[in-house]
Amino acid sequence: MKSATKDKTPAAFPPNPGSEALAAEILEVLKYRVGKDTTVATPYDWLTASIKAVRDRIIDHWISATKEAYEQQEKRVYYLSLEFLIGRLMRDAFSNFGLMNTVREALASLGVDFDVIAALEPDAALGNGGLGRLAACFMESMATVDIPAHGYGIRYANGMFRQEIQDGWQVELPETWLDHGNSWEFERRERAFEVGFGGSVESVTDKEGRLERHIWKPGERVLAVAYDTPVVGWRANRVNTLRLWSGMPVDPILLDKFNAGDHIGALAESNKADALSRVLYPADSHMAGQELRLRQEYFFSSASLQDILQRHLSQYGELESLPDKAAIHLNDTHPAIAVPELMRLLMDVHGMDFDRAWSITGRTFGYTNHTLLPEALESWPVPLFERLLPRHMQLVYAINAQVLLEARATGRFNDEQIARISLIQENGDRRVRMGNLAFVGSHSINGVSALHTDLMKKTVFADLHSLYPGRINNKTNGITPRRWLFQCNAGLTALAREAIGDRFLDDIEAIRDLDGFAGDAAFREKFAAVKRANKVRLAELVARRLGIRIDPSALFDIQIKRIHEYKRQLLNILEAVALYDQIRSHPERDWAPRVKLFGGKAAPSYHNAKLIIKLANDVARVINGDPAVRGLLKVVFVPNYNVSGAEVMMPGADLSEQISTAGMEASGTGNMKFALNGALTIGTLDGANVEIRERVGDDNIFIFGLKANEVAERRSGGYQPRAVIEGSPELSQALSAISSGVFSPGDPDRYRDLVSGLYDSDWFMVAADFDAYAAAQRTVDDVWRDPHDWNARAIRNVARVGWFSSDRTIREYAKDIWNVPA
Ligand code: 26Q
Repeated sequence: MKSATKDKTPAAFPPNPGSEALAAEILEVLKYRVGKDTTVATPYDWLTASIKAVRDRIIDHWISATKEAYEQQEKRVYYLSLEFLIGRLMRDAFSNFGLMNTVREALASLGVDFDVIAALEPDAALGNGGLGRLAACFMESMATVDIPAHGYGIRYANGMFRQEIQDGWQVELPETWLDHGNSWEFERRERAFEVGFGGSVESVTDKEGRLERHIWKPGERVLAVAYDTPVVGWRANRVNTLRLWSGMPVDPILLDKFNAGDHIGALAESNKADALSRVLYPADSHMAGQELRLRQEYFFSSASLQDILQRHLSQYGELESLPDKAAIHLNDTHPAIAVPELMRLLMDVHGMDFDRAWSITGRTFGYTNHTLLPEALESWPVPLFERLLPRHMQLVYAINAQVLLEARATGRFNDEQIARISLIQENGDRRVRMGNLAFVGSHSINGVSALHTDLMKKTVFADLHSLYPGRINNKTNGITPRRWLFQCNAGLTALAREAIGDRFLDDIEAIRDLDGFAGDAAFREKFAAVKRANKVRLAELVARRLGIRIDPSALFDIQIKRIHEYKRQLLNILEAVALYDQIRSHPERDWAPRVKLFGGKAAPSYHNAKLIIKLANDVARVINGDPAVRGLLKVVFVPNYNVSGAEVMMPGADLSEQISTAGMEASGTGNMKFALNGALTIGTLDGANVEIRERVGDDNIFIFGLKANEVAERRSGGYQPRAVIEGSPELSQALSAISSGVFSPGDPDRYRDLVSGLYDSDWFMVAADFDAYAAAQRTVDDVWRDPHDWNARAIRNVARVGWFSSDRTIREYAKDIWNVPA
């Protein structure tokens, strides 16, 4: 038996071959695998050769990790997610192998600049935002803390769209990240599974006419083909697998149709299969309900479960032990269809009865909820569900019958409560509630911050929580310090090593030792120099991409995240407009120079979000072009915010904007990245901000605005935004400037509806929080004017947020949910 906690392996990288040997390896790959000679190699060829050289080194570790898990009969974790927002992998892999400097030298000796070729690696943007990036951080942390884990998802040919700003408007362009091939992945043609859709269900009876089992005869079938990407943990402790499925036709060309002259029809199946892994749905907070989305969900859930069962069966020969050897985790409800799919496989394919299958299912699955927004909660119309997945519909009904029986048996629930527990929503059109399905099919349901988990218990899952008390638990999100400190902020990492030694490299919470240096003037100087260098790097990016000059000595105030009304970019823009007005009216005052940077994508169908982007750009144009501002305020919208952009923007920030309407941001993870890189937070008591404040202390964060319970009270107590606006001269002025066309002279009505929405309803409490926000910003200015004070607070932020490491989060999942050693 292995002990519950893993032996700590010594903190050392794998042997370093030295730059000469590595250079020889790269040349070998360039010649024999890329087929190029140094004289004709393009930068892309060098990139490919460098990736393949490090990939070769990964393979031994990969194979041995897989072998060990098998031989030791270790329990495996399967993380099912429709999104993995991994970004670039080369720096990650080299850095976790401890080969960063070696490869730099090796390439330099060949006349190649590492940074130049690193910039050519496309971002793997197989995710929208927080949820997808969390999955990527978790994969890296699971490898780091030595958990045998597989990620399962879809190999989208087109990931998150590329955002261009044309005339201030967002324009979406396809992201073709696979254009130059993908040197990281291994295609596994032999790992292919059939996935069915539609058709009908037959019942098979035995000789006595008793129902024996159901057989689903799908009307369509596609193949899911596996592509594996190795995931390297810190110090290459372990290498895990991210397995992404691609859709392929069972019959590439239907020859009979082709021969009958129906050339288009012959390709129909091929196109349908292709569509499954064609594109990531770019909406992160709205459930659109397209059939293709449900198909994608089932496609990857089914393929993953078939793969998992096949692996388990080949190792153990039976399925009763599945919950002891496999923990399957559902990243939100997107893979919730896996619950009835596992039931179907256990019952219809492997002959189990309902009760056994249900027991195994519940002990195998865990589910994480990432949102409480009603419009983001997944539910599917029963007719669509039934047509696409007839057998699963039957199983959902059977599961529902069982759950409602249990609920009624307690005698504690009235009809209304029973209706809320039901997997089927009955008012209006009948829909399958995926959240309820994931809940009842799992032994653990977790939220992603303390506040969010608390609200889950009180709101969406109140009745299910009462029926199954103890199932809901909290796992506050985290971020990997390898990517979000060591790689993206080499300067701060080096400074910390110089000050406190290397312990924090293996245990990020040890970065707390920096706390004492907040009072050390010499250290503060060095810290400020690092921050300054990171701001220069960011200013160069802005100059290169936008031709806008920003001054690195100004306060860099950054809001980067998906554009959504609840995240309140509008509040930030309104404050910029109000500040602009103040600077013009009071030129004599001692204004602290500020650059407000924005970045983020709007879902293509989200009208107001796109309008907010346009507003940010309109406001930027006017403010940046007004000589009366004398450079005291600049506004910049950085296009196409993505993981690689974040890696430059996080380290270059002084101020982190985390200003969502309290109760609406489940956790946030950008908030953690900023703080770890030495930005101070201005924010509401929402999501993980609450816990960040607890750790950094009230003096080192700027908290303002309504709390979650106050938002709820205001909403139910006849909130009148018009009166609030009229009571705030600054806000009134800013709104009338916007609605009178100051920022849209050619189209003065452009923002009419956006502004009137604030007067008439203001669901997101922008008006209610405006004055408190503006006042908090003036406090920020006051602290900023004293660089010693500011830097001391920034240092304390770095020192005190090590707890928000995804290693800590993953260890909690391992202990409380998955029951695996870590
Ligand atoms: C659902 C159905 C149909 C189509 C799309 C979707 C969909 C896709 C993505 C719904 C939601 C998402 C993404 C949600 C998300 O990113 N949530 C964020 O998760 C982070 C990690 O837990 C939190 O930190 C953020 O607070 C939360 O907003």
